Amino acid sequence: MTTIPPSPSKFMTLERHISEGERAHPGATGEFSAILHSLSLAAKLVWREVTKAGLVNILGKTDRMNISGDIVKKLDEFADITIYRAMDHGGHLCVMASEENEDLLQIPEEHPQGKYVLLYDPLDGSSNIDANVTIGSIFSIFRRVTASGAGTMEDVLQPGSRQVAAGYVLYGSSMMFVYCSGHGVHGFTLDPTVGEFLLSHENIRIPDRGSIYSVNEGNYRRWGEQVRRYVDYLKEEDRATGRPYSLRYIGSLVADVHRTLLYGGIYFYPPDSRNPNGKLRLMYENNPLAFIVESAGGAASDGHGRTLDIQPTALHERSPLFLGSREEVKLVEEFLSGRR
Ligand code: P6P
Repeated sequence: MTTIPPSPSKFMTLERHISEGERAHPGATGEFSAILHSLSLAAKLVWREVTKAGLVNILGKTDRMNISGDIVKKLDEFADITIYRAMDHGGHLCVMASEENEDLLQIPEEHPQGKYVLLYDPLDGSSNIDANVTIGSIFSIFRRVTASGAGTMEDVLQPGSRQVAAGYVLYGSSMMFVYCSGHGVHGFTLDPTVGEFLLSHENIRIPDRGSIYSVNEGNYRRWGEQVRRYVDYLKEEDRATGRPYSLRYIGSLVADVHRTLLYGGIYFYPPDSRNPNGKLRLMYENNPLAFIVESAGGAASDGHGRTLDIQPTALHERSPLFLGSREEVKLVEEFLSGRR
């Protein structure tokens, strides 16, 4: 009898990983696999446009302002519509919400309602599109809380601790799909020759400490006194505590957080005099990234409490974010509480 050698991990595709994860958990219905598979398909379609953006006239600005006041870029709009269309007919979602749309995105009447809720930032870091800097998509999945019918704001405005899955896609030097459904954080890299996401970063764990801080220091004068004291502390020479830290800031949230996840350290967007709650959006930026980083052994805070414990009150609400290595988030909270 021929003995087939065991499959090396390089054949661990995203689809196989998700379906094996479903089988490992009794009661899983396979709906989850379908949602994540559709998301990965949408991501490939967005990637195709991102990679050729420099070649066709897809760069530049549209004149439509989105709810967050950013100038919407044509790729932003393409990504938003592509994700919605990939997800609106599977029968697994009862409602969606996106950074680019002020109101909830309902499932078309001709399609069945499902038991999950999807929130997404279709193309984060879009201000970097024209400079060919890494950008990304972020997604967050909840189970609905209402019994049936079209999803409502009650289904959407849940604390991040109730997410059943979250993840992001990186459109950079290579394309990555990083997700967590409660059993570890796993990264997949697209092999464009076969169009498959292959497992490249199994069970990502963030170091407990780091020596990189990631923030827009251009806002220094607008920060509160505790944040300034914290950053000044990171810059002081002290070999015993590994200072000074290095500053790395791409200005693309997904890229900055992905580096923090792999290398350790801290990413933060604190309140400032222009943005009293910071710039980042709780529901489709802070929550999914906090879920990922906590699942990898790190921490995420609004400066005073756990991000995932925040009860949201509005779809596009902003919240300060301090996220990364457990010890680094603990340190900044000591400064912000006045204990240092
Ligand atoms: P600033 C992009 O819209 C974004 O939300 C994040 O991707 C990025 O980290 C941040 O804004 C950059 O903001 O104020 O530092 O330019």
